[in-house]
Amino acid sequence: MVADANDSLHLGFGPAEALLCFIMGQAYTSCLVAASEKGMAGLRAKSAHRTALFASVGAALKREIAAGRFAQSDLLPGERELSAMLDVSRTTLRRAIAGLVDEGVLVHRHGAGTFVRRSPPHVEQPLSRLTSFTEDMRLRGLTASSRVIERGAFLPTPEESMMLGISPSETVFRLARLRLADGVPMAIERAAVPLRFLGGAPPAEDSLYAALEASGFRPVRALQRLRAVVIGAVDGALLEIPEGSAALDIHRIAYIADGRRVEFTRSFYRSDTYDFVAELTLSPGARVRSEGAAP
Ligand code: 16G
Repeated sequence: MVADANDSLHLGFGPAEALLCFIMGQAYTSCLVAASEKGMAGLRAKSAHRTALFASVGAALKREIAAGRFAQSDLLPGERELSAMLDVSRTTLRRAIAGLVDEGVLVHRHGAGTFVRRSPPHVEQPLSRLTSFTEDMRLRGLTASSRVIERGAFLPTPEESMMLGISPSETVFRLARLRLADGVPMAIERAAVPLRFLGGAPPAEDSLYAALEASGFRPVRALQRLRAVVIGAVDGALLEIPEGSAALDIHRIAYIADGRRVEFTRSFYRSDTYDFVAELTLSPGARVRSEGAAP
């Protein structure tokens, strides 16, 4: 099943057809019109054939994925190998792969290749516990990892100095990471911590809370604000979700025991992986009233 990339340029009508009309002696113009219509019909048939071909190549790839053919690394083989395996031209293969990327079956990772998109783990996150991403994932039997987007000591942005309650000249450690669970992107976190809470130097640890624990400034309380947002193209590509998908925009300000602010983090969490769960109780006054009420 090899589709010719040049097919789309061929209308099936040219000098040979014109000459044939002349020789056959038909009314020249009506013969040309008939031949041209035949060409258009041929083109429509070819276009339908190509669409069917992309679909069947896509279906063949999906079957291979379901059969676990690429399960070891999730990485699709190179174009040459794959087009030989499926017996299609590279043009056809590229179109079929683009279709599967749009469907969310495959994902392009910049500079790394095309991967099978595994379904993300589903996480229920209580809103009352102050835990770190690393701990949360470990508790669920998942392996946490990070891809660093930005890391270093900087002067704070006006938002960071306001949220942390520090002077614009105080250095912060900024850490922006893509957070992954079992290799699947879950969230983008952009954290800022006054450098003095980390012993004055960027930490070596992967876990920010482990580093704060080590320096004696692990947060004990936090205020967190969640709202729904539509994800942009750049963050969507990092999270491997289509641009325009819903995500959770979370701002956390964390405090140490004496009330000083130690962390300001803005995050985008994938809304298809996270359920944030809050336990609700009656206020003490309302409880007394309801317990005192006659059955
Ligand atoms: C959590 C926190 C984040 C904190 C991170 C530390 C939310 C929404 N965010 O993901 O504020 O910086 O944990 O994780 O819960 P780490 O210790 O693994 O670096």
